[in-house]
Amino acid sequence: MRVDPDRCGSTPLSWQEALDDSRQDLEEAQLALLASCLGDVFAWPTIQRGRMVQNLIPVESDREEQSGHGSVALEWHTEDGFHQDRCRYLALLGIRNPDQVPTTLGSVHDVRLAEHHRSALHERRFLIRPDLEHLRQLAEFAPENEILRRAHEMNENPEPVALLFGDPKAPCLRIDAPYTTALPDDDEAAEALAAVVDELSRAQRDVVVGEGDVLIVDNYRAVHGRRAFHPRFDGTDRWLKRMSVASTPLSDVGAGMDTRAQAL
Ligand SMILES: O=C(O)CCC(=O)C(=O)O
Ligand SMILES: [Fe+2]
Repeated sequence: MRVDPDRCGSTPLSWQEALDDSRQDLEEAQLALLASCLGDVFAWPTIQRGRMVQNLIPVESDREEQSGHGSVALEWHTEDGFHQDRCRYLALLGIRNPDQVPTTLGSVHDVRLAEHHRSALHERRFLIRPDLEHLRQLAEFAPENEILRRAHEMNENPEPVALLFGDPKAPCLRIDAPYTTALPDDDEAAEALAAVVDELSRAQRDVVVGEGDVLIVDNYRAVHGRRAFHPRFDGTDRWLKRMSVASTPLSDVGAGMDTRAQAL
């Protein structure tokens, strides 16, 4: 895509600073048009105040966080893997990435598993809790919000889910490495979880989203993350724009889909 980094300005030091900045309207419009070809774009009220296009920039006070604003290695995850209405696709556009910091990717197609692990992963024997970003941002500016109460409920009482679903021969995947556990006392499920974690790490590859590049991740088949890096926090750091896309599931996604997707 056409990106004009000079017009876009320097990399913001916080996502709050970028909320009302219109200098990247052209870049955001291009990303939105492309994302709209894949399905319905949407945003979360819990993330960046519901902004449709989110800014991914390193934030100094968030260095250690498992989020798009950290600079430690971001472990691989399904985007919003805890939520049944998570996006079907994730689209990332590079405004600048001068140090070529890679996004990491791993595909369910590359995962090799023993049959007993595979079948355990197809059963509702796992918990995926919301990542902290969903709880933290809304708590700061709207602590009484009903959506925040629901997010806390999902944290305290997560519903057991399957990590593999759909066609057993070509399954879909949902997992968020730091936030996923097996049910208490289910050793077999814990073993299967460790096995799929190992396999995804083995199959992981790097993709650099540079200026004007768009990476589209199939959030039902691939996990993603980011390598650790050393930001300068001086306006020259890596800067990506992100959109989430909902989509009617492909017919080959098959049985075992979440209830909302089935209704669609
Ligand atoms: O910074 C990246 O390359 C990926 C960040 C990420 O996981 C996300 O935006 O969901
Ligand atoms: Fe992500």
